[in-house]
Amino acid sequence: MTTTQRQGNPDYRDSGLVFPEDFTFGSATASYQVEGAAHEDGRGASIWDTFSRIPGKVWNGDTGDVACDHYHRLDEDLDLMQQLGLGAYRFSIAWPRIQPTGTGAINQAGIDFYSRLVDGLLERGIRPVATLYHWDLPQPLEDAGGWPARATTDAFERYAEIMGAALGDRVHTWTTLNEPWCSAYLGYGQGGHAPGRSEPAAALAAVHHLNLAHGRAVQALRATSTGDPQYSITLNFHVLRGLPNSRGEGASEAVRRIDALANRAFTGPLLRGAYPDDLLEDTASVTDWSFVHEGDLETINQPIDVLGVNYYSTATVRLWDGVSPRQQNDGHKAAAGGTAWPGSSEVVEFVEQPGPHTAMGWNIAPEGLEELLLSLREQFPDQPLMVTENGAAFDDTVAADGTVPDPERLDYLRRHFTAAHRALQAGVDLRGYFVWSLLDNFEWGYGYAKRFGIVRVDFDTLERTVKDSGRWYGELARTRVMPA
Ligand code: GCO
Repeated sequence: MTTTQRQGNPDYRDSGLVFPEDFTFGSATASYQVEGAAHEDGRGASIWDTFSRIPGKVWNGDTGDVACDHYHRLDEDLDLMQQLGLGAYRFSIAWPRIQPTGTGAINQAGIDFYSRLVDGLLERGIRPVATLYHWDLPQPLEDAGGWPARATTDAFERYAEIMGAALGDRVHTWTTLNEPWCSAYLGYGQGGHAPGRSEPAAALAAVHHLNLAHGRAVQALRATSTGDPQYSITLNFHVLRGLPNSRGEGASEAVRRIDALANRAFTGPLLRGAYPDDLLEDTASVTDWSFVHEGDLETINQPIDVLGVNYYSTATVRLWDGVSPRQQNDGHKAAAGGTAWPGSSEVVEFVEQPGPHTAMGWNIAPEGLEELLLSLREQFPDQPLMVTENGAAFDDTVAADGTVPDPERLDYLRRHFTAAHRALQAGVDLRGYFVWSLLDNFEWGYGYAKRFGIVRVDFDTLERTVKDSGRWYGELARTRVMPA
């Protein structure tokens, strides 16, 4: 390898990079975002069914009622994945399809759907990577208190047992939770996600109960899975840059506070068996953390085979000087009234970041992914990693010949795959990469306005068209060599 190749392009636009033989190339979706069939075959209501019907919560009043109709187009979508050459598919299971009320009776039609999905993947040589919870909490569990209530972890453990017994002979990797940061802080703090509550203390209780639910679910899945699956959780890490405020103060203090809430509130208990002291101190005025019971931390701290990493962009923070209007551009998902940062919302501000940006307004920063992977290796040297989401929304247009040229998305993916490859070269134990998303889909508070797919979905006809980025990615997945 020449020096030039080793250093690569400063803009991360490499080609010809060769990925390891056993590197997994996959793509990801989530149940509520793609399935549709929201009221069919015994599925119960989830918090997103309820939330998306509250006027003003989701762009254009969109809901997941039909979404990509993946539930009815399963075989077509499986064929599409095979045609692309995907090595793995990361999907999530809608809890209310399995247990319509979140507790009690099992809905066999729900199990049958996911069983068919898993078999269909295996028949096509695609590894099933199943997430138990990508935010569709059964509504009756929310009515009983939701994630701030400890009983939700009992229900989740039972649900994990059911799924372990049903699919644990065939699933390749179990992921307990997707992005508990979003479930806790956006769902119960900021309020821009279902169930839309703005209660800082409840958000922190939700953080703990989600962590506990993960630990209990790993135990339940291990006890019931008869195959040899791997176990994981997916976190959305915040890659932070700090700026001094108008008084020249506090860049590192601002980073420390947000890092504690966003990252270490999860990696602490999950991977080290303790909540960080500074997190407990920063949030002392919000809660006394008495919801952490004896033995919880041991339960949470289960060994996992792979840590799922979702990465889209960086965030820039500084200590608020108390004088200038406070900026709250935290660059993540829909804005709402409450705070995603209990204990630090009056202290830290999020600063607008220089472009270029994606259609979400998120800055494009492939170096942030490389930095994140290296930093995780440094913090947790023995923990294998997997990029479980990376991708970009852009406003695609269909060309006259029916193709979907999406050069910006292709460029985004090239640059982030280059970043991942550099981390691999530096010795990071990175096992694979899942592009978000296989299909254009329901982007939460943004409804169908934001397209993340490498496959276009026409939301009138539900027709699928592989975009240029999808073709490019398919070639990468099939050859392991980054195409020009
Ligand atoms: C998340 C989820 C996905 C999103 C994606 C783009 O990170 O919020 O895992 O469901 O659609 O991240 O915002």
